[in-house]
Amino acid sequence: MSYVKYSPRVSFVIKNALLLSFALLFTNCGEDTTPPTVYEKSTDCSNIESLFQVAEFPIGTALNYDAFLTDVAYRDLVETHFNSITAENIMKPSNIHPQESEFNWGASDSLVQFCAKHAKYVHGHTLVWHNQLPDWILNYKGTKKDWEDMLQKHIQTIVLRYKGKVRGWDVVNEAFEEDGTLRKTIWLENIGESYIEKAFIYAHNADPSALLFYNDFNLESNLTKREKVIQFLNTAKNRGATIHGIGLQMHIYHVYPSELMLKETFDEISSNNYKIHISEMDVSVNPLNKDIEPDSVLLADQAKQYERVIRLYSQLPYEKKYGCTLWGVTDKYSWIRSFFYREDYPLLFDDYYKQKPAFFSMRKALCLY
Ligand code: 9MR
Repeated sequence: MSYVKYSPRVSFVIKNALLLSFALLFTNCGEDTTPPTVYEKSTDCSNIESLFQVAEFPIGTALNYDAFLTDVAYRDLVETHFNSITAENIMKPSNIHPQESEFNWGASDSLVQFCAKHAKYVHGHTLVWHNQLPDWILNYKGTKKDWEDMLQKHIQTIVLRYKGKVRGWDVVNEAFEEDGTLRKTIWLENIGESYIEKAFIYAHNADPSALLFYNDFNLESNLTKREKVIQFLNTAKNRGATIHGIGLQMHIYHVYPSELMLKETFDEISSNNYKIHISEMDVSVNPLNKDIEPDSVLLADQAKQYERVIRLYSQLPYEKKYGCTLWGVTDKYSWIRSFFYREDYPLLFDDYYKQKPAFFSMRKALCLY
């Protein structure tokens, strides 16, 4: 008896086509972590425009909900190139849970429906964070037990609503300082360090099939922080929490971090038995806020950095690769400009939605490795 064997990429494309068909029947974006049978690489991607169609792991973007509603060209790029969606803001506590007894489901429900209709995964971001909290949480008064109950209700209400529809959640976001100590948040202050493992337990109880992540920045450049995070999560797991993976936000620069730092980060996290989500990638070309133009030298360095990350990530075992999510689509809407008040060009598409050298190098790397 002979079986037709497909390369991982071909299998992934077929799986996407199947997902699309099933999506019309079910409102479930589904989970797919089945390793392909044969690791055989095809380098002929010349006729495939879409990024996600040439990749063997999901390719995501952070969705700017206003642009999604009003900007047709933006929406087209999302549909064409990405098969995993993270809400850039609308699923954060201040938006989704504005009052203690009021949840605001409208925007996130429509995003989840869009994903089901277009066969895209949803990645949930973020259940527990110190930023973008509603006033009622910031002003909450109560005992440790009251805080735990409030956190449990917050997490479980959201996770249950999207049970089976969200592939994975950033359960806890940015809980560590750069020196590797726990960040002094209201969660730490009122519950103690057990808030982290409790958050994972609450989320897992609400949807045992969702993949659960701890998400943070600078883990690829700050060894002390990375080691403390891994140590802490390992202990939480030993105490019974379910933690499937680590989100490396990967807000990086065109010339930093180095290949070696990236490789060591991937290897260390994967050998500690965590899946890795490159969860918020962008590559700044102007970290020092100079008066610059995005010239061909800068854009070529940026393209090389995208290539480096994708090549090294691709070399991880299949089951360790949850996916690669970019923090946006076009430079026009990048958070870096409004957050740091600086000119920057960190993404794959320019202000006029034209593909940049980084787009081509990322697509090529997805094809080759
Ligand atoms: O991109 C988000 C931006 O629109 C918000 O103003 C900002 C508020 O803190 O959050 C940005 O997203 C952050 C993400 O949720 C967590 N990691 C850092 C991201 C960039 O700041």
